[in-house]
Amino acid sequence: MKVVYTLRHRLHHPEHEIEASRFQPPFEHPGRAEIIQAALAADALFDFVAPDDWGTAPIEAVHDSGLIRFLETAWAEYQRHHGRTHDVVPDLFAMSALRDGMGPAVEPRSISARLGWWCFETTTPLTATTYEAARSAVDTALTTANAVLAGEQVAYGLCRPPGHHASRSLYGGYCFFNNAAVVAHHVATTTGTKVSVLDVDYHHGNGTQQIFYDRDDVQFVSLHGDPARAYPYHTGFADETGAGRGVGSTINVPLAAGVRPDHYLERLTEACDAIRAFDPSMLVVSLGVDTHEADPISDLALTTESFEWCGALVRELGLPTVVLQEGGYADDALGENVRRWLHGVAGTTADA
Ligand code: OKP
Ligand code: ZN
Repeated sequence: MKVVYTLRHRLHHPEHEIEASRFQPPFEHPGRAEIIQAALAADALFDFVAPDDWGTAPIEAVHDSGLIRFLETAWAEYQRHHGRTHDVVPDLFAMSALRDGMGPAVEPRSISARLGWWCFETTTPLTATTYEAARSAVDTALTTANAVLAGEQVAYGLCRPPGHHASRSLYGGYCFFNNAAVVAHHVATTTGTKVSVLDVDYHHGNGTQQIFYDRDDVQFVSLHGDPARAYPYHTGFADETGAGRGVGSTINVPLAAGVRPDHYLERLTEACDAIRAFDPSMLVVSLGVDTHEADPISDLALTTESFEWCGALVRELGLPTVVLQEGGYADDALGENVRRWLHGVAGTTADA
C-alpha cells in the first residue's frame, strides 16, 4: 500500500494548548505522525512516497480565499503588533450575537480582530510555519487521491495537521485546511462522479459536513461521540441530514460514551450500507483512531484488534479508497491502531 508522507508536517509545532481550561502540552503534536510513520515503515506492506506540490487552487475550491491568505500571513502580522510569541491564539471570537440588531459584520482590519474572525476555538495555535505544514497535509491528501485515481485500490495519506474540523471559512480543532474535503471536491469535480466521505474520527467532522451540506455529489457519513457531550458540541446530531439538493446526503451517527467494538461494528455496517445506496465512484475515509479505549480526550472503547475489523468492513464496499489521517492521541497505541486499520482495508494480515 502506498503511504504518502513528508517531514514538512513538523513545521506545525505549537508549544501549548488551552484545553479543559488548562494550559497544557498539545495533544496534537509532531510525534503523532512520527509514531505512525515508524509503525508502517517496519511493515513490508507499506511503500512510502513524498507528496507532489498542488498549489492553492484545490484549496480555494473549498475554502474562503480570505482564510487561506489569513493563515499565510497572520503569524508574522501578529508578531509586528504584539512582539515575539511562539504561538498565536485569539482572545476574542467574532460571535455573531455581538452585533445582534446592528447589521452584518465585515472582516475587520486589526490582526487581533481577524484572529477571532477566522478561528473558532482555543486549541489550535498558529506558529511561524503552520501554513507550510497545513499546505503539506493538503498536498499529502491530493497525492494519495491521485494514486487511487491512477489505479491503486487503496492508499493512505499520513496527513498532519488533520483537517475535518475546518469549514469553508473557519479553522480550529487542530485543523487548518480540510484535507478530506479538498480531495472529495477535487475527485467529484474532475471526474464528474459521486464521492462518499466516511468520517470515523471520534469527533464530528463539522467542517466536512458544512462544506458539502447542500450538495448531492458528495455524501458525508460520520460516526462520532454524541455532540450532546462531545466536542465540537454544536454539530453532528442525528437530525442533521443536509439541505437543498443535499437533503439525505449527510448522515450522522452519534454514539454513547463507552461504546465497545460489537456495537460500533453494527453502526459501521449500517453506515457502509448507506454508502452502498449512494453508489459513489470513490470513498474518502477520515481515519481518526481517537475512538480507542486509551484515548486521553475521548470516551469510546474500541480495541486495537477491532480497528482491523473496521478496516475490513470498509474493504467490503469494494470501492477505490483514499484513507486520510485525522485524530488519535493515545500515543502508545497510535501506530498499531493505524497499522491494523490499514491491514483490514487492504485485506492482508497484520501479524508480525
Ligand atoms: C481533533 B480531531 C475536549 C476538547 C477538545 C479539541 C479536539 C480536537 C480534535 N475537552 N479539544 O477531531 O481529532
Ligand atoms: Zn478527533
